[in-house]
Amino acid sequence: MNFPKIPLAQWVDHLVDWITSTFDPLFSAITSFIEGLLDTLVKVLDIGPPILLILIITLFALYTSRWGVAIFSLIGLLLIDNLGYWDATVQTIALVLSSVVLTIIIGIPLGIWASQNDTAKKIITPILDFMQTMPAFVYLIPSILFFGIGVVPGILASVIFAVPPTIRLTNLGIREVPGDLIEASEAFGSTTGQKLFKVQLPLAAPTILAGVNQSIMLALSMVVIASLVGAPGLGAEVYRAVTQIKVGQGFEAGLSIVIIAIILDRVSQNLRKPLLGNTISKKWVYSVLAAVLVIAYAVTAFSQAAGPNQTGSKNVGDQVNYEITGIDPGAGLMKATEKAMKDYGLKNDWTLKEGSSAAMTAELKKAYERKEPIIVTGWTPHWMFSKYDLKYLKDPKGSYGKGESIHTLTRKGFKQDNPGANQILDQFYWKPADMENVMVKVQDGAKPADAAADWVKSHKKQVAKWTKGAQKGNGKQVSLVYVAWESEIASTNVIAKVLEQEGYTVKLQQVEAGPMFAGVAGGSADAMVAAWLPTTHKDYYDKYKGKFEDLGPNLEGTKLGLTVPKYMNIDSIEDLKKSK
Ligand code: PBE
Repeated sequence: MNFPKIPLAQWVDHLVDWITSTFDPLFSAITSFIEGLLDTLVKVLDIGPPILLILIITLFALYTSRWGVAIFSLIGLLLIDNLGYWDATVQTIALVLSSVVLTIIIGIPLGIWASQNDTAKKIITPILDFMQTMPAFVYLIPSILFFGIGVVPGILASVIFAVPPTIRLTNLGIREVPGDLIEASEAFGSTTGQKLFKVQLPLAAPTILAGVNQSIMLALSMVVIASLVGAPGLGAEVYRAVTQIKVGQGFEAGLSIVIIAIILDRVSQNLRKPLLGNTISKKWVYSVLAAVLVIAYAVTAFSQAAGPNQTGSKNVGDQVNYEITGIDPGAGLMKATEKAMKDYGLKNDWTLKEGSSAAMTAELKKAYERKEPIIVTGWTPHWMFSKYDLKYLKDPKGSYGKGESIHTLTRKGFKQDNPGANQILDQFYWKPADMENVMVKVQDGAKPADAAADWVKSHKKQVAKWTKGAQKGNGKQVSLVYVAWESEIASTNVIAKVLEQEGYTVKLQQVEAGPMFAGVAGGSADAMVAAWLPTTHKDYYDKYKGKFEDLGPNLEGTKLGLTVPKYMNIDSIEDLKKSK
């Protein structure tokens, strides 16, 4: 029997579309609230030199936990500062604290509700199971559509992922309060509220805090994932290291995360019963800490109010918040953009947001539909130029280099092992318009493999030139690596289809930019059709030179640059400079 596929993905897509358009004002409000919360936290934590915060944390660790923890905090944090990850660490702490604040605000009331009401518990428990089993990555997708890229979708995905233990353990803690105590309080005529606040919650506090502690650790474990959609901090450092295969840098950033995790874990475990609680009263210490926070907050708020006024003519920078929406940090385009920012003197005022090309196009779509200003890192061939009215900003200093070619690279020895496939890969050559044709279809919802098959079917003559004279595959394996850039999704799928048609068994592997080159150079992948040369991938090319074969261009005439919608009133990268 042939039962048609249930269009679950389409339904979810429609639902998300509907939610996006209906609740847009709400989402904007949430975005600015969370961004505000995080900004304030970062400013407060960053108010003095690093050593000030390091000492405060150390003293607090000393107060709550054992000597060892305090010494560990001091040395660990000094090490982080020394390695140059202090700013990233502050961002990460602020991100985790914001997530935890939201987790507590949401989790504890829900836990209390579940503990008072069996029906509520029956409804909540399976939802929590679902939330925890659904891969956390999945939450990022609607989050980007609702809240744009940046830190907010990261925080929200962290909250969804981190909230279940708080809810569960609040519920459990309250339910475990011994029945005779409840009976006694009822016998004395307590109201439900009195019973809850004077008996149940205090007795449940250790369990609830154990839940909060778990939530903190889960939120921290989300920082790398959050960086995929542009959240800054240590997670972004790790992600950057992965995309560019920088082992040492990855280790340093990872180590910093471990240090923060240990401190947060130990300190939060002892919050309720600080070790020195009998010597110095808890109330006193926490009040002083709260007072320090409030004063720091007041100072930042004051200095902000005294700062330059944001009224008057808005220049482009103000309109887009001095942000350029970038893609994955491993892309050559990101390096070129950093160079451009240096060349044009934008380094200090502007930030380049990291994420992925999918997140970038989602952001562009959102801004374009509302006619809002946005600056993205763009490249040709790309479907976005046929879908939207866009323009490249002029680059008089030539930071982005000239037009380039995309080369096919194979591993050493591939030609001998698989001459037929090698010949097809070598003869693979097409035009930007061809590639764009496939990209547009994928963008319109076709599966990449189907879009590629369509193209191959309707371009038989051209494909015949690629396969001419090459022997058939007879099931021989070919493994291709690529990065999920729209252009490379198209090219890799097309060449894979052609190889399959010729009888090869093709394995496609999607990786980050650094691993793609490393895979071919190291011999764990056979080929890639995605080397943008001579400039964009120069670093990778030079790093692995001599360890791969360059079969030459498969496409010529590409372009990179800062891209804006035509409705924006700027023309050149030079227009981005702050007009003071
Ligand atoms: N791109 C697409 C890649 C190469 C292909 C321009 C985003 C990059 O910048 O590395």
